[in-house]
Order: sequence, then structure tokens, then C-alpha cells
Amino acid sequence: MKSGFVAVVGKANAGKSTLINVLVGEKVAIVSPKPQTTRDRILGVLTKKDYQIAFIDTPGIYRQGSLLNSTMQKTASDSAKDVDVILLVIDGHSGLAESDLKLIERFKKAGLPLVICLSKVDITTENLLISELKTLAELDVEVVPVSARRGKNLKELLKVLVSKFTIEEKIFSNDIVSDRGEKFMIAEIMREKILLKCEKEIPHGVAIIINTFKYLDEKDMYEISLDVICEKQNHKAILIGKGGNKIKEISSFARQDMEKFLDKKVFLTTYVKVEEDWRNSARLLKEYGYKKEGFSE
Ligand SMILES: Nc1nc2c(ncn2[C@@H]2O[C@H](COP(=O)(O)OP(=O)(O)OP(=O)(O)O)[C@@H](O)[C@H]2O)c(=O)[nH]1
Ligand SMILES: [Mg+2]
Repeated sequence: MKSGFVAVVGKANAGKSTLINVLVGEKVAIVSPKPQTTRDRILGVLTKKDYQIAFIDTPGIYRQGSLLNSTMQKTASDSAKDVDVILLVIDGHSGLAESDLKLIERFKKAGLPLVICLSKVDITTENLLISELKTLAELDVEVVPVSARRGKNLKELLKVLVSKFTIEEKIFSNDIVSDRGEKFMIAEIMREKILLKCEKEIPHGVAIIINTFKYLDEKDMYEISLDVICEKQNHKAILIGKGGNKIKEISSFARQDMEKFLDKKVFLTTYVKVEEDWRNSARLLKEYGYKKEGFSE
């Protein structure tokens, strides 16, 4: 038995959460085509007969101003400490950026075991992939090209990761898949649908608060009520839409996924509220679950 922690890091939108969901075999993190989908550290555990891998999903590395962003960046860099392997995910189809090469240098200097995963090879041209592999070979790093979407080369990636492990026993019991509870995933599913259905700044300024999460025995269903917090009055109007159409569409889409996740019927009530500039309020970040103890402002 070999076990270890793998911090999955890389630029926003590189495909980190998609890869972890596919490897773990369950949805532990939400996914969207918009950068900065993951806001917090999430553990996803894969347990097999001969090995156990604890993946740590992290917010994508992204430079920008709000306090929420700097909290996310700290979460990402803190997660790369005290792990057995750093898995740096680079979006193969967008080509290697200078910032990717700088990240590689930084991790190499820190002396941590590093594995590079070139993601999205299903949409990467062969020529681009060959040139990326050539550049990375010159940096003397271990590289595994994969496609999470097509399930390509995943076994190879798992083999490389496990080969770096030194712990000889299981870290988590067999039934642990994530460190996050149902309430967290319910809120994240709502945020995922807003990311998918709303444009521009709106989803990035949204936080979800679950007010009621109750299993009704007699009806064999869940009653869930949540607040969608947004930053501006005009965002609220867009989120609600004409005659409430937009929020109805988002809620219905979210409810279907919540039912799949909980394996029960869900009665969902959604309220949209405004909390001006909450992303820069230390108090509200803490209230919404984003601000960690020990974070220095
Ligand atoms: N074609 C293709 N698309 C992929 C693959 N993996 C991820 N994607 C897409 O890439 C986008 C970003 O995926 P995420 O998994 O949310 O990326 P992330 O690195 O977790 O992003 P952040 O949480 O914002 O840092 C989504 O639209 C995915 O569907 C892949 O193997 N092939
Ligand atoms: Mg993510």
C-alpha cells in the first residue's frame, strides 16, 4: 500500500477540477469554462487496492485585486506545502506561457517532487503538443499529457504519482471521497449553474448561503433554501431576469443536479440579495466561508 497527498495547482481554467473529478470518480469540485471557478481548497480521495491518493484541488493561479482573490491565492500556495507531490496542470491546448515556465522554476527551486500534467490533449494539435513536450523536456521535468474528458493517459498519470509516494499505509478510511459535506456541494452546484448561465463579472461576484438544508422524512425529500448574494443592484436584476425567468431557469438546472447528487427529490427556494462589494469585506468573506483563520490582511 502506498499513499500520499498531491496538490493540484496551475492557472485558472487549466482543467484541475475536471481532472480530479474524473480520477476520483465522483464530483468533488464544480467545473466551468470561466476562470476562477474553484475558490477553496477541496480534498478528493481515490482509494484502490494498492494505493490511496489524496488530491488537493486549489483555486487557479490568477492575478487580480480583490481580497477574495488574494485569499484564494494564499489558499493555493499554502496547499502546495507539506504534500508528497505537486501536480502542475498546464492547459496543453493554449500553449505554454512564460508564467507556466516561471511556476515550474519556482517549484523546482523549492525542491518539491513535481509532475506536470499537460491537459486537454483531445483539443490540442499534434504539432503544438510536440513542441510543448520538447520545451518541457529541456527543463528536465516529468510530464504526462492527458485528456480528462476522453479519459486518455490517466492510468499513466496515476502510476507516476504513486511512484513518488513513501507512506506505506492508508491515510483515510475507504469511504472518504472528500472533506466537504453535502451543504458545501449544494452551494457549489448553485454557483456552478450561475457560472454557466451568467456572463462577465456577475458569477465572480456571487456567493451562496444555505439557510435551510433539511431532509423531510415523511416526504423522502430535501427542503433547501438558499441566498444568492451578488455585489450590485443591476447584477440582482440580471440574475432575476424578466418576470423571474433567469433565476427560475438557474434554480431548476441546479435542482436537477442537487437531486442527482443527493439521490433524492429536492424542493429548492432561492432568494437573490445584494451585499455591496462583499469580495473586499473581511467580515463578509469570513461569513461566507472564504476567510481562513490566520489569514493576515
Ligand atoms: N476539451 C477538454 N476540455 C476540458 C478538459 N478538462 C477540462 N476541460 C474544460 O476546461 C474548462 C475548465 O475546467 P476546470 O476543471 O473548471 O478548470 P480549473 O483548472 O479547475 O479552473 P479554476 O477552478 O478556475 O482554477 C471547463 O470548461 C472544462 O470542461 C479536457 O480534458 N478536454
Ligand atoms: Mg477548479
